[in-house]
Amino acid sequence: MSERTVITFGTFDVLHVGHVRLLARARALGSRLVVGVSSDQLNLQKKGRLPVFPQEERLEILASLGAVDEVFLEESLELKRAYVLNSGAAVLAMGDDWLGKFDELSDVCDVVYFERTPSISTTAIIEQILGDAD
Ligand code: C2G
Repeated sequence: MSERTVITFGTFDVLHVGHVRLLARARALGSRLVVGVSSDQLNLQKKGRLPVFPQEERLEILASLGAVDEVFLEESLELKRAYVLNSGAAVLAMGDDWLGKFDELSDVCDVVYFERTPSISTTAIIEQILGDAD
Protein backbone atom coordinates (compact mmCIF):
# COMPACT_ATOMS: atom_id res chain seq x y z
CA MET A 1 0.00 0.00 0.00
CA SER A 2 1.39 3.43 -0.83
CA GLU A 3 2.13 5.92 1.93
CA ARG A 4 -0.30 8.78 2.54
CA THR A 5 1.27 11.61 4.51
CA VAL A 6 -0.78 13.99 6.65
CA ILE A 7 0.67 17.24 8.01
CA THR A 8 -0.50 19.47 10.83
CA PHE A 9 0.89 22.54 12.59
CA GLY A 10 0.65 23.90 16.09
CA THR A 11 2.39 25.08 19.22
CA PHE A 12 1.23 22.13 21.35
CA ASP A 13 2.30 23.91 24.53
CA VAL A 14 1.30 22.21 27.82
CA LEU A 15 0.02 19.18 25.89
CA HIS A 16 -3.61 18.28 26.67
CA VAL A 17 -6.37 15.98 25.46
CA GLY A 18 -7.57 18.46 22.80
CA HIS A 19 -4.13 18.23 21.18
CA VAL A 20 -3.99 14.44 21.47
CA ARG A 21 -7.42 14.00 19.86
CA LEU A 22 -6.52 16.35 17.02
CA LEU A 23 -3.32 14.37 16.37
CA ALA A 24 -5.13 11.00 16.46
CA ARG A 25 -7.77 12.20 14.00
CA ALA A 26 -5.14 13.67 11.70
CA ARG A 27 -3.07 10.46 11.79
CA ALA A 28 -6.18 8.41 10.94
CA LEU A 29 -6.47 10.24 7.60
CA GLY A 30 -3.26 8.61 6.35
CA SER A 31 -0.32 6.36 7.18
CA ARG A 32 2.24 8.96 8.30
CA LEU A 33 1.75 12.10 10.40
CA VAL A 34 4.22 15.00 10.19
CA VAL A 35 3.87 17.81 12.74
CA GLY A 36 5.22 21.33 12.28
CA VAL A 37 5.80 22.60 15.81
CA SER A 38 5.66 26.41 16.05
CA SER A 39 8.95 27.93 17.20
CA ASP A 40 9.16 30.02 20.36
CA GLN A 41 9.67 33.15 18.25
CA LEU A 42 6.66 32.40 16.03
CA ASN A 43 4.56 31.93 19.16
CA LEU A 44 5.75 35.24 20.55
CA GLN A 45 4.67 36.93 17.30
CA LYS A 46 1.30 35.14 17.14
CA LYS A 47 0.24 35.19 20.79
CA GLY A 48 2.39 37.89 22.39
CA ARG A 49 3.98 35.46 24.85
CA LEU A 50 6.56 32.70 24.90
CA PRO A 51 5.27 29.14 25.35
CA VAL A 52 5.63 27.55 28.80
CA PHE A 53 7.71 24.72 27.33
CA PRO A 54 10.59 25.73 25.02
CA GLN A 55 10.60 24.48 21.44
CA GLU A 56 13.19 21.72 22.00
CA GLU A 57 11.00 20.19 24.71
CA ARG A 58 7.80 20.55 22.67
CA LEU A 59 9.52 18.86 19.71
CA GLU A 60 10.69 16.01 21.98
CA ILE A 61 7.23 15.55 23.55
CA LEU A 62 5.48 15.50 20.15
CA ALA A 63 8.03 13.10 18.66
CA SER A 64 7.43 10.65 21.54
CA LEU A 65 3.70 10.25 20.75
CA GLY A 66 2.49 7.11 19.00
CA ALA A 67 0.36 9.11 16.54
CA VAL A 68 3.31 11.22 15.39
CA ASP A 69 5.86 9.95 12.87
CA GLU A 70 7.97 13.06 12.29
CA VAL A 71 8.38 16.56 13.71
CA PHE A 72 10.05 19.74 12.50
CA LEU A 73 10.21 23.36 13.64
CA GLU A 74 7.68 25.73 12.02
CA GLU A 75 9.49 29.06 11.89
CA SER A 76 7.10 31.16 9.80
CA LEU A 77 3.43 31.10 8.87
CA GLU A 78 4.41 32.31 5.39
CA LEU A 79 6.37 29.10 4.72
CA LYS A 80 3.35 26.84 5.06
CA ARG A 81 3.19 26.00 1.35
CA ALA A 82 6.91 25.08 1.30
CA TYR A 83 6.54 22.93 4.43
CA VAL A 84 3.59 21.07 2.91
CA LEU A 85 5.44 20.47 -0.37
CA ASN A 86 8.65 19.36 1.43
CA SER A 87 6.76 16.84 3.53
CA GLY A 88 5.02 15.33 0.51
CA ALA A 89 1.73 15.62 2.42
CA ALA A 90 -1.51 14.67 0.67
CA VAL A 91 -3.57 16.21 3.47
CA LEU A 92 -3.26 19.26 5.74
CA ALA A 93 -5.35 18.85 8.91
CA MET A 94 -6.05 21.66 11.40
CA GLY A 95 -8.50 22.47 14.17
CA ASP A 96 -11.47 24.61 13.15
CA ASP A 97 -10.13 27.69 14.95
CA TRP A 98 -8.22 27.94 11.63
CA LEU A 99 -11.32 27.32 9.48
CA GLY A 100 -10.78 28.62 5.94
CA LYS A 101 -7.32 30.00 6.74
CA PHE A 102 -5.41 27.39 4.73
CA ASP A 103 -7.84 26.88 1.84
CA GLU A 104 -5.35 28.52 -0.54
CA LEU A 105 -3.23 25.34 -0.21
CA SER A 106 -5.98 23.14 -1.63
CA ASP A 107 -4.19 23.16 -5.00
CA VAL A 108 -1.36 21.06 -3.46
CA CYS A 109 -3.19 18.94 -0.83
CA ASP A 110 -6.58 18.25 0.71
CA VAL A 111 -7.29 20.74 3.51
CA VAL A 112 -9.32 19.35 6.42
CA TYR A 113 -10.57 21.16 9.55
CA PHE A 114 -11.58 19.20 12.66
CA GLU A 115 -13.90 20.47 15.35
CA ARG A 116 -11.89 21.57 18.37
CA THR A 117 -12.37 19.69 21.63
CA PRO A 118 -14.58 22.02 23.68
CA SER A 119 -13.70 23.58 27.05
CA ILE A 120 -9.96 22.92 27.06
CA SER A 121 -7.07 25.13 26.06
CA THR A 122 -3.51 25.80 27.14
CA THR A 123 -4.49 29.35 28.10
CA ALA A 124 -7.33 28.09 30.36
CA ILE A 125 -4.98 25.55 32.00
CA ILE A 126 -2.40 28.27 32.71
CA GLU A 127 -5.10 30.55 34.15
CA GLN A 128 -6.43 27.73 36.35
CA ILE A 129 -2.96 26.97 37.71
CA LEU A 130 -2.32 30.66 38.39
CA GLY A 131 -5.73 30.97 40.09
CA ASP A 132 -5.08 27.88 42.24
CA ALA A 133 -1.76 29.34 43.32
CA ASP A 134 -3.43 32.44 44.82
N1 C2G B 1 -6.91 21.97 19.36
C1 C2G B 1 -8.11 21.27 19.44
N2 C2G B 1 -8.89 21.36 20.57
C2 C2G B 1 -8.50 22.16 21.60
C3 C2G B 1 -7.29 22.87 21.53
C4 C2G B 1 -6.50 22.76 20.39
O1 C2G B 1 -8.50 20.53 18.51
N3 C2G B 1 -9.31 22.25 22.67
C5 C2G B 1 -6.09 21.87 18.14
C6 C2G B 1 -5.96 23.21 17.42
O2 C2G B 1 -7.12 23.48 16.67
C7 C2G B 1 -4.73 22.99 16.57
C8 C2G B 1 -3.89 22.02 17.44
O3 C2G B 1 -4.77 21.48 18.44
O4 C2G B 1 -5.06 22.36 15.34
C9 C2G B 1 -2.73 22.73 18.11
O5 C2G B 1 -3.24 23.80 18.86
P1 C2G B 1 -2.32 25.04 19.23
O6 C2G B 1 -1.09 24.57 19.86
O7 C2G B 1 -3.16 26.04 19.95
O8 C2G B 1 -1.95 25.55 17.78
P2 C2G B 1 -1.74 27.04 17.32
O9 C2G B 1 -0.91 27.77 18.33
O10 C2G B 1 -3.07 27.56 16.93
O11 C2G B 1 -0.77 26.87 16.08
O12 C2G B 1 0.61 27.39 11.68
C10 C2G B 1 -0.49 27.22 12.51
C11 C2G B 1 -0.13 27.36 13.92
O13 C2G B 1 1.15 26.89 14.18
C12 C2G B 1 -1.19 26.70 14.78
